[in-house]
Amino acid sequence: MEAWVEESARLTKPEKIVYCDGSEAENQAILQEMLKKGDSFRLNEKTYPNCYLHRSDPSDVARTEHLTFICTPNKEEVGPTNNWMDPEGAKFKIGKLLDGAMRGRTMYVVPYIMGPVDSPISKIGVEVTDSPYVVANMRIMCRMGKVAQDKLGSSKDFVPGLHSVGDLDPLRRYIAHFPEERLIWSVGSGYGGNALLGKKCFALRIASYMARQQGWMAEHMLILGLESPGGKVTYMAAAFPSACGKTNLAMMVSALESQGYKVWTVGDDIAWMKIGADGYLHAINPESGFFGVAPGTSRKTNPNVMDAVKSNAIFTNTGLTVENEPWWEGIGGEPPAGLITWRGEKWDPSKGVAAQPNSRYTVLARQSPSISPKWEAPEGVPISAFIFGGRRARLAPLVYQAFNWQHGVFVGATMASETTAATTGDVGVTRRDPMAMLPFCGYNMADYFEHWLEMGKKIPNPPKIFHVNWFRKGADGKFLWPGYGENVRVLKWILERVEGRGEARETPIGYVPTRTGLALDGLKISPEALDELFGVNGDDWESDLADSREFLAKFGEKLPSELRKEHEAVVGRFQKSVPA
Ligand code: OXD
Ligand code: MN
Repeated sequence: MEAWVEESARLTKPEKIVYCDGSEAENQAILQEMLKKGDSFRLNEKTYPNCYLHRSDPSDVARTEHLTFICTPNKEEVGPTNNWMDPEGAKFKIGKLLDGAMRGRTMYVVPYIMGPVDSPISKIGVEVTDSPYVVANMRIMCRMGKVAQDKLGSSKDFVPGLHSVGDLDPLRRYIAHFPEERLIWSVGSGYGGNALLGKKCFALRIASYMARQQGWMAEHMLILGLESPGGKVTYMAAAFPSACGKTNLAMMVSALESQGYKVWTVGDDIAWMKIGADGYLHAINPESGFFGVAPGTSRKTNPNVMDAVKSNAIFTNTGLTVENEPWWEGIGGEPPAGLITWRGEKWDPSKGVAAQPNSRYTVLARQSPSISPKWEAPEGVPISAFIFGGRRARLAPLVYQAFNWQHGVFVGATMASETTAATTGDVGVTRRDPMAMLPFCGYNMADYFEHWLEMGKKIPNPPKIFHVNWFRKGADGKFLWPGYGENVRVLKWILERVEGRGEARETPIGYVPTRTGLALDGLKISPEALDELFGVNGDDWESDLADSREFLAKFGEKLPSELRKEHEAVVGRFQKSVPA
């Protein structure tokens, strides 16, 4: 590790180097450094003890996919969905930006473990960074410092990540991955997904590449445990594109708790999975914290996280009240008098939103009341179901089950979500996002689909595969399903299907619950609304299948033939189901 740190220091030329041990005393010193920069503030010590607000540069508030590169000798290796640079060219170009980038600054060396300390599935990374904000966030998001240094020892088996905020100019911002060297270089951004290199860069892009080589899976999935009345817990992992409610589902307060159904959180964003001795796929959450979107989070939508963020949390780009508390749209209630925006201005309606739409909280996972007793189990938790989903206003029913693994891979590969007003660009545009990995797969997605198909052959007890859609709307434009805590009713059906129970009818897209199959007691939904919610409309699917055919065609000859066959099979089933 020292050799690589020295090499990084020769390039970036910091004033001094600090090796982080992860202690509380060191954390306090780093938070002081963060405060000195003038872009961070201590929050109300009574109501939000040990909490901070950080304001990032207004040009640096989100992941920048167009500036994110996978660098391999051969362009074909990254496929049609990734940005490519050749490694030498990238090193030359980005090396010039990193040359002297830390002059006058401190370089922090952060050794960290992705995964529980004693898990054989865990891996080690080392990030060097010139941002105290990054160090403070890393301390929440992963197990860092001495614990990681001790585990690493003198081994060279770690993923190095070099990060500098540079001058924050978007024209000099690059997030580059060198999967063959397992190396990450990030310059010009201090934002979460671009700068906390353990998360998207290592745990998804580099790890997905390693997982394919080594026969395991690194996925953009939450992990939850559904406890049923006898006390048995069944684990499920779910992939939804960003901003489709992964964190809320993982931390849900079940509407059926009085009947004995409770949801436990293992992870909210990433799952690393290996085949266990019992023949099940076992998942760990490589992270130790949540880096969640604040707007829309409230007592109603996610009471567990509202409890969790009350102490030791870092807020990024939220609003600020006169009481020195964080505030965001959707937290409940009207904007309070004297509110300050995320840019540090006095809020009035002409300013629009007070919290940046992608503003975040960073908080320790173990502070959530819903955290699973198994969340740090070294062997991980056995996964019985995979759930894919997205926002589909018309198309997909509330839930359906794929016929088998290969069909399930097709369902995941053709996953899509419609854009909302919260994302930039047109509203209601369908964006294909296979397995929610489009921005995070570190190699050609055609090979990624192949890897999924191969894993299906190797796992003796593979998870059953499902698709959910909480966002279907009726003809009146209103959501048909109440969502949030009521989603447990869908998880209960999934659990029953896993156990070989659960009533279903066969449709061309898969098994859909019968009217009596899904527990709807106590819900006020009209029979007409239920018809819409579970409807499988041939015309809508015809246009969607045309769109997914076009998407899959992007991969050309590399697309596994199984997926082409699955596509033809759904089309055929629709043709058969409509009498000529
Ligand atoms: C995230 C994302 O921040 O997916 O988790 O964008
Ligand atoms: Mn994510």
